[in-house]
Amino acid sequence: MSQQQPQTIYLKDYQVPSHLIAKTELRFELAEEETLVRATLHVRRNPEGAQARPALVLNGHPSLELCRLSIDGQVLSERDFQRTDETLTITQVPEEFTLECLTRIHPETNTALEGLYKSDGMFCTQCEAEGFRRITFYPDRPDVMSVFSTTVVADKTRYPILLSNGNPVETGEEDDGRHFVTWDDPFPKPAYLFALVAGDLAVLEDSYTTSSGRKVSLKIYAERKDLDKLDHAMASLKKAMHWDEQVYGREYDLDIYMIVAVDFFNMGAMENKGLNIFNTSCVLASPKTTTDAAFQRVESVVAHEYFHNWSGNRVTCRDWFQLSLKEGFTVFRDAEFSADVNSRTVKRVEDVTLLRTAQFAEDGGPMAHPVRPDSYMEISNFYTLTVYEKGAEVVRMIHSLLGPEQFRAGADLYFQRHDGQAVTTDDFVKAMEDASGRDLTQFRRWYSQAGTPNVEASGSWDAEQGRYRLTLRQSTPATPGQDEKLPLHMPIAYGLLDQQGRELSAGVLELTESEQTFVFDNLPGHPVPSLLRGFSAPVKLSFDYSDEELMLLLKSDTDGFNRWDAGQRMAVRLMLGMIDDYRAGRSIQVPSLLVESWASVLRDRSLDPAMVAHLLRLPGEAYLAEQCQTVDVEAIHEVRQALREQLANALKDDWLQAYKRSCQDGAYTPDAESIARRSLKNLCLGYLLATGEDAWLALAEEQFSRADNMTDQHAALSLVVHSSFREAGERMLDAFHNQWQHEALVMNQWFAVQASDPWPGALERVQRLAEHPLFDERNPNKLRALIAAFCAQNPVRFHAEDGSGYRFLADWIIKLNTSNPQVASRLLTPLTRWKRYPDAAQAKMKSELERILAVDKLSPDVYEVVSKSLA
Ligand code: 7MK
Ligand code: ZN
Repeated sequence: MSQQQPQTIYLKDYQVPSHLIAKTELRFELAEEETLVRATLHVRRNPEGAQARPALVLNGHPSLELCRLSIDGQVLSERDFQRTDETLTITQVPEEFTLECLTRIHPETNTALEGLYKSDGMFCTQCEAEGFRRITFYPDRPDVMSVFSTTVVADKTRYPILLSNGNPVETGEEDDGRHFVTWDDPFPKPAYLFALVAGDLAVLEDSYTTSSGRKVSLKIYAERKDLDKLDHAMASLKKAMHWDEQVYGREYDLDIYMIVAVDFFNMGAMENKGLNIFNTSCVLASPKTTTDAAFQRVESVVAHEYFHNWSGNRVTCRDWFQLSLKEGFTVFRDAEFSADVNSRTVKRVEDVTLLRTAQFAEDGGPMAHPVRPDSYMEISNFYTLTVYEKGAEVVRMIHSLLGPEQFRAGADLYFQRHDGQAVTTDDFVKAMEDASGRDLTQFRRWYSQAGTPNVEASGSWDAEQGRYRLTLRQSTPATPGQDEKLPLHMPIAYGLLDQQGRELSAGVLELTESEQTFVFDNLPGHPVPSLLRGFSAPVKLSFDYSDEELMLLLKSDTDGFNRWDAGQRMAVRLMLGMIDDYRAGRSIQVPSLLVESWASVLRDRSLDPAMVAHLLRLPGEAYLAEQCQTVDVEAIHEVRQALREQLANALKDDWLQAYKRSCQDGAYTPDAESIARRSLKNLCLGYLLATGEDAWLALAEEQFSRADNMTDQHAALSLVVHSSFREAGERMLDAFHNQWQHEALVMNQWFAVQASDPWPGALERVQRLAEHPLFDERNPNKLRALIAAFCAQNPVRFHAEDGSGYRFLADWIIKLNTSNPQVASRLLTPLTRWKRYPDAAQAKMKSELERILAVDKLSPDVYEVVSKSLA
């Protein structure tokens, strides 16, 4: 280990800022070789600060070139301040003063994509969490909120569009071909919400009138070639604006709302005040080029960023430990929005699937942390499924415990009490308590305690008394740095069904003790409990159901989520048995129970088609892996394939009929019902292809070439490429390439389909594709489509016995550590889970992690994840 260790930051060390910035005036002179930034900060000592004469400490990235620094017009000399790697300190400053700072930066060579950088010839920014310190020296922390005024100057021909937060207040031309625009944002904000865009952009314009009658101008900017792919985002934005008025009583607050699509972006999107910046993959959509999943992602991400205007911008985070304050709440808000405008049960099934595979794995791994972490080395590493998805589940539980009216009262109080402030998750819970009169003291442990709780449920039936006793026991396994776990307060939504599947009672139990028994009287017979309805708490719930009981729940539970879950429980149980058989060298038998229940779902015409496809989808390999002590990727894959094949053959006619029934005429629309139909149709096509019969290949090829939408075309492509029809797969890939080579987002699918192909040779193919002219290792979308898809979506090939997959990933991490540390660190995830694999694999994974750790100048991002996963 040659590098110096990055510092660990602790929540317990939080101190209020020593200085406040009433106003921030910025002037950017953008040019090809360099950018000059002049920052004028109106500073005063914070009266609440700890010291009477505090030094001014500004954050500043090592890449900043300081040209001039002055206080109240007096230029400072080298002796007046000290610079370290990360800070600039001025020891002697007046109570109140104006600081002017001129810096030179280089967006044109910024490959980290943090701060100001270039994406396909346009300038754009990403400042959350700590990117602003790469633009100028500043107190770059979310509890310093300032009013910003920004002037952008650039060549008028290359950069006709110049944007920043707020309202445009002045424009003009200079003699040298440059022009400028000045933007004023009246709402005080932390620096992480600052944004700037400059480029030659096309725009889709619309407007929205708020419920109080204010007209808001809506503008979505993109490269000209993508102008025809902005309608869905615009429609989604208007839906989201309306929903937030209806459900939370929240209106938009500026006269203009802008979204800009950029192709180089580390994450999905960013909620900068009045000027959202989006990854093209989360905003562009058109039927021919975009799958249903991507249409829905656009809708939910547009809504997510819009909702941040209240949950994040008007009320923001005091410090980054509070990240879930805005992210957990906003994910809960966008999930409810999607549930309301599409299918509630389907949305829940999708979200819970993500939670139970990826978030549970994170919570059981070396990077496990509470929803409100208490320490970090690099905050970028904490934009996690735990902070986002588990954080949203925590808000959902408050919603379940309080009920919708009191929850709304709590949200109203929170927004009113803290408008314009930077606050904590505790302030959020307090508002919920004050508005509802409920005590959430114990509930708060969800924010501080890491790990996924286990809840063991058991029932006992007293026929004589007509009494059912349900006992729930909770425990949470130790996580790194947290050995002791306390009982949590959790809502357990339930129903009791009789043996005919009729509901006898339903409600919400509140589990607060390690063990608690709930008694139900006056029951006509031994009930079947439906537990954790709607996944009412983010826990692993076990109950020893008989096959018949699961069948009953699958057929008749009134809770759609639990119907699906009953099928999943049945499939998981049977598949784990088959995996044991496979490993022991016994032949694997497909249990008739599974075939029967799959048949009954497939033939039940009364079922909501939106749910059928989900009910018939076998648990994924990652979810099965989560259920195993030691993960045998090959056994899991082989068993799942064998099961698919047998279900395919046993129910061939049913698959074909359901396929035909699900084909629809008419123009493509991305509404929930049509999406469900296509999803069922393509599920059936997958099963038909799994028979290995040529007739179904012909059907798939026809669907591929005739499709008028990307969902059907992509499904056919991916199913054939991953099937035993190897030559046909190659032909389709070529055809797809020729058809779509000019559409970057479509070509990402082309890369991803090949990277996730479980057949032998995938690694060699991925290595070849990394040399493909359309691959670009500086573009995170391309890295996700090829490298991440191989390492995270292709377990059998990534875990190849010879360790070639691990070596491949480590090589990429080492390369990206220099160019883009955030992406490098995110790609690392599959390697960090080494403890879950057999010894031989463990040793190989570990030695790759050690190889990375030995690299000179490891970024804090990569260092933190590698060192913690080796600890
Ligand atoms: C979502 C932060 C941004 C991970 C998931 C998002 C990011 C990272 C979008 C970037 C967001 N504030 O709105 O949460
Ligand atoms: Zn967010």
